[in-house]
Amino acid sequence: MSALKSVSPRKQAPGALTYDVVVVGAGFAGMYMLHRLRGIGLSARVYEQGGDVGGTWYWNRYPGARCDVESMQYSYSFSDELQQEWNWSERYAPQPEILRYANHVADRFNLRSDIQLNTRVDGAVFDENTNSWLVTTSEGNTITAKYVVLATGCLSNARMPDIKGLSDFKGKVFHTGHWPHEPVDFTGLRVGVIGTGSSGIQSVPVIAEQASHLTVFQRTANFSIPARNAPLTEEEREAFRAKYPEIRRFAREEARNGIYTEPPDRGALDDGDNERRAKYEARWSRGGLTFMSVYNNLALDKSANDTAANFVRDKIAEIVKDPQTAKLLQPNNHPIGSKRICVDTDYFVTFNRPNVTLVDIKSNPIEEILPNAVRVVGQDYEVDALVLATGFDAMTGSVAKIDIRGRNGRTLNQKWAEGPKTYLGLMSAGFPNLFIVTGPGSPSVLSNMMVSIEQHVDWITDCLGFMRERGFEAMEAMREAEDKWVAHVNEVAHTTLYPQANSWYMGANIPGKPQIFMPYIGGVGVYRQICNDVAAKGYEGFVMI
Ligand code: N01
Repeated sequence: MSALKSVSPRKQAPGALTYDVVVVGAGFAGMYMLHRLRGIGLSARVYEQGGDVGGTWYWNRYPGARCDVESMQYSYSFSDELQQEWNWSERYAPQPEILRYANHVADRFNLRSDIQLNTRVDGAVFDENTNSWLVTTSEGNTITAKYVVLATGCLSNARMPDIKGLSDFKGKVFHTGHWPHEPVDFTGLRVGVIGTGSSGIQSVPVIAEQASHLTVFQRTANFSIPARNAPLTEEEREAFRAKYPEIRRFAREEARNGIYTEPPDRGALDDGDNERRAKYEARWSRGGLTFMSVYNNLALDKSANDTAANFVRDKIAEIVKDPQTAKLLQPNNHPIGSKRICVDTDYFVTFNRPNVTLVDIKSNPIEEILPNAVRVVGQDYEVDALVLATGFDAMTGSVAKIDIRGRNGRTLNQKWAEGPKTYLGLMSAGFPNLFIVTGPGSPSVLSNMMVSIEQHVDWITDCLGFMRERGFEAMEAMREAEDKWVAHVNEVAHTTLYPQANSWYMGANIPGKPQIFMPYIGGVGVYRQICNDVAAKGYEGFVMI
């Protein structure tokens, strides 16, 4: 598939821009959305607050940042030429390489001419008389668009922790989700890392190699599986490429999480101890997220889950020499997988280094940050630099920053005050012609994001084509369909162990955020079928006018 031409704005009154579609965000979702919109002849403008394309991979430049889905699968499938020609260098691509890939796609498909960088979308107000949106940006643009697509990402609103004294700290403070563009050199510095989720777990081993001393402040120990990252050989790439049709089909239609792997055919308790241990060993040696796919009931049955959790806890005890440190690193307050499982390179072994200290801030919380130290009950830990790996206001945070006003001037934030409400994670009743890519209520963060992004963008594109063919002006989720979907998302979540963890999936990391399990856990294959069926029935559950 070659580059498609930019479609000129439909009409342009002086001072006001008019496009068919405004897309918010130029990450992988926004870029593919633009490409598809051009393909059906709609004019579109993408607004991106970052200085370049790439979304999450533009911002998250912290040491050790890389994808936890294998590169050959964490890539677009819409262009066979692209997937055949791009050479991923490692099993898990590092952040700079993924960002290069995003830039390559922008150039290859000639996307840049319709992307305005360094521009935040501040507001979008629906005009019921014209069935269109009035969009305003940080750069003073005012745009009228029939449709708005929020491609704002699920983990793009980095959260600064509310810790007393943080602003008085004299050294440099970095957030992993907002890392500077120039290289950061920790050589000879005493560094403190706060947070031990995926970002902390990836950055700790790399920072430990540079810092004179690294202190890791851990509130919740996390389960992590070794990545077993390695360079990809040409033979491996070729083998993958030859199988792409089946790999992509399986990832879309059959895999629960959009990742090609052998599907589990039995539960953990169906095997005896030795057999089970051998299977866990094999997956541990292979490395990566598919550790959790060895059995089909690890997310459902606590006794089954305990067998996997105990296996990983035993591994931590084997790797970490100091028994007290090992004990602290063993997760103990949530089922394995109920918080996003981490994938690491040398995380646990890093705690055997003489220049690394683990501090348990669950038992002894951080009291305050002093100009040169972190004060934990009873002790000050002197640091020259602080790395905050404290996560994101996930799934709703970036949407909430935009002042979105739908029918009767009601804001999306008012509507979502008690938790996000969507139909299929794609639209919210009362907000016509506003689409969300990988929104709450869709599999999104529980899946290979590339698979979910492509599915949503394709569905939205087909839907806009359908509306145009039939002369519809506006489309809106019906309240009853939305209520049923929200109830279904919630019901399915509660058949699993996921709600047992205080995770960002539940909004639990943000004080005051409603605690609702936000993504849809029914699986990407099942979800795709539901979306396809809805479309086949003339967009059942949506009103078109
Ligand atoms: O954020 P997190 P993340 N004082 O929210 C702690 C994706 N991702 O950036 O658990 C002290 O998971 C918090 O403690 P607790 C991936 O989906 C992917 O690491 O709330 N500590 C936790 O330990 C991932 O899940 C990749 O008790 C505080 C940590 O900070 C998601 O992004 C790489 C605190 C935050 O962990 C988010 O990961 C990176 C406070 N005030 C990220 N506030 C890959 O593809 C928070 N914490 C590999």
